[in-house]
Amino acid sequence: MTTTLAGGLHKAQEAVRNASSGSKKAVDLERDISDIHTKLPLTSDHGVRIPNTDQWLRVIGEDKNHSIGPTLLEDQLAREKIHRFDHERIPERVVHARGTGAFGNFRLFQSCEDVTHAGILTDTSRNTPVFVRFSTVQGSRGSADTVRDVRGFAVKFYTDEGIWDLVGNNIPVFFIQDAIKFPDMVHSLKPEPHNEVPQAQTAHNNFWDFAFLHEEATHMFMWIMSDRAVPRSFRMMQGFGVNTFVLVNKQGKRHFVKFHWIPKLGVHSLVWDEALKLGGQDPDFHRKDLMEAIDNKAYPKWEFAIQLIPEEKEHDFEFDILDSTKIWPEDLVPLRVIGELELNRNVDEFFTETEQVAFCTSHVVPGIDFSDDPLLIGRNFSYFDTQISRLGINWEELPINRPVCPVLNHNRDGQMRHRITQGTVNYWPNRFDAAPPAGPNEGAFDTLQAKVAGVKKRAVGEKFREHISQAQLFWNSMSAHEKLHIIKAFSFELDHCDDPTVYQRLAGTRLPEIDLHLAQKVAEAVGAPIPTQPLKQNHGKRAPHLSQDEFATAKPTIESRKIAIIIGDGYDRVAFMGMKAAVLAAGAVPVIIGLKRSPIYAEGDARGVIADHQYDGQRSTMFDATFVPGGSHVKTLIKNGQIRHWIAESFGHLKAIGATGEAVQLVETALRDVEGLKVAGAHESQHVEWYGVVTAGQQKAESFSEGVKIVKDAK
Ligand code: HDD
Repeated sequence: MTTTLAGGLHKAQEAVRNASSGSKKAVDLERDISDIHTKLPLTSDHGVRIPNTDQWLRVIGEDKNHSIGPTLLEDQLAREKIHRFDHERIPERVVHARGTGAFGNFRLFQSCEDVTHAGILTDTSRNTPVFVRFSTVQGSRGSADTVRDVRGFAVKFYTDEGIWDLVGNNIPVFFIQDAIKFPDMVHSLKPEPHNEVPQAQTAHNNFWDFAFLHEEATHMFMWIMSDRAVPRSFRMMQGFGVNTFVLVNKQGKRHFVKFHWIPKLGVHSLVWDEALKLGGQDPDFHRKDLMEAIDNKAYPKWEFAIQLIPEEKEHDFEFDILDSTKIWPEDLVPLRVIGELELNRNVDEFFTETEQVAFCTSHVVPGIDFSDDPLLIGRNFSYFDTQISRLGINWEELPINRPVCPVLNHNRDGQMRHRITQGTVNYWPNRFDAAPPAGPNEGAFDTLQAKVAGVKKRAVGEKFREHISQAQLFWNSMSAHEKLHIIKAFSFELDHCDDPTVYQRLAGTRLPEIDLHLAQKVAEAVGAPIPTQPLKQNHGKRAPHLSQDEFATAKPTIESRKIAIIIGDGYDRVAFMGMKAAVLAAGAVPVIIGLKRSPIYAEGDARGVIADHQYDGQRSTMFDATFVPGGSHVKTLIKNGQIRHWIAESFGHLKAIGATGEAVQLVETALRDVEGLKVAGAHESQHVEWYGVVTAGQQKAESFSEGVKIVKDAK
């Protein structure tokens, strides 16, 4: 089937590395890469060859029993091995600890020289290497991938003018407006201090207490309760720079800017039940999905777009454009698509690359600058600081973090300094004019002169104090089933709060400010007094591209999706082969699920096929669709409760199910008890054409143009 994670990676990685050897970063990393797959002898860290790494030096009795005597501390080789092991762990990221990353390239399609002089945003001939790390926010490093959470979308561009880190999320707004609130926010959403429960989720008293007491969190928590917080794949989610940055052109004119990533595969989500189950069944679901797609050359791509507001229009909006709890609605500020990101190479080693990669919002390149967004300014302090505690002061010298352009300055020393700088001076000015500041036309990052006036105080502007309008905008823009999912998400989360103060005031006081129906449904579900009046008038406005339904690809695609094909002895080989070929031709991945992983024989066929997996090792949740060919194997399948559950569960998760011949009866039997089901149009066709993969975002599960056709209203 596919290149699996368990084996064969080494060769695949080598091939990809060779293929991408044009990338400046790939070339740069080469000098630090060594290969374990050699037959060279083992050595200590100081390079001395070691004859034995299995037995600690000890005294062995000379009698015939060879009795074990004292183990000797003098064994410096054993000591080195244990010392190294004892210090393997570094502090995990205080947030975004769980994540995975990949290399790729960024290409610019359209020069933005009208608004910036940044090389990466003006030179369309460049192919800029990038490293991208996706993450969840709340959980620790070993937590599950599919939890309800924001996803980090951090991009490191290795540009010719230095590193640009665009450290974003898959949700365009943030919980808080001021960085000084970040520790409170993170403490409230992390496990509670007295018992360190729960792991990687907001479904607890402290988070919802914080959320209520910070009205500014309202807009963001609406997004978190939506399908955006349970993506199907990192490859199928949007990315946002969130903060407002500034672009500066050659003439010194400034534009405020927001950055967007739009996935080519559309925006798709899991349904909550799937996400919950996958948390236990396959905690690595998202990282495996990304790695396997790249290994299979199904390289994920995102369009890169910007929203621009000229400096003089800063105050033309109802909201403050520097407030990161607000979006810039696309009907007011349209997107300009300017480039494309592709991820095409997995890491060679997780720790040295994905774990040690370190992002800093303060890392921008000339032509890109910061706005006065108060969250951004605080971030610019925090990221550098956190890397010092995680990796040490010389973290920017680590292979994954170092730029591909020359680095030369008078910064020196500190723990684990690698670079060796020749010369007799390490200060500026010096008598040799060594490493002088860049001159006026030497492409330096130069802060534009700006007049600043005001009163120094701890406060925010007037527009920063309105928090409900865009929460309403988001709610109004949702489709019916997205609204239902939000109601169910609130009901789940607040059900996990056992302090009535917490769930009652959230459901009874905050939600009625957004929408009465939402508030009533949630209050009823979680046992809060049911509100009868809206507490704020809903303005009724909507905005484009808030509903993820609007990102459906023009033509439904099953590219890179995993399709389970279930077979046992006696399966119909023609239907099986036909579907397998059709799935492959559509760029999807067929995965054969057998009743066993020993050879399975089709009717009248002695060759046998080896399944990729046996059914009990997998679950329907791990696949996007299921197909069962007809044949006498159905007699066995139909008696198997787990197989029937597989079909019913897939159906419950709005996935396409296909069957031919006798297998139609299996599907009907499995779905007999599912409420509201109609199995229509089933016929005996041996040849079923795949029609499309249905995701949670769709109203109806209409899956095949022929064969079994299942119609069901949205859950
Ligand atoms: Fe942050 C990590 C995204 C606000 C402080 N943040 C981190 C990562 C992402 C974001 C994607 C993981 C980077 C990686 O993969 O290594 N953070 C955001 C976004 C924010 C935001 C989109 C709002 C616009 N963050 C934010 C604030 C602060 C921090 C306001 C502090 C004042 N964030 C951190 C951090 C982390 C971090 C503690 C933890 C690990 C790291 O930086 O490298 O410094």
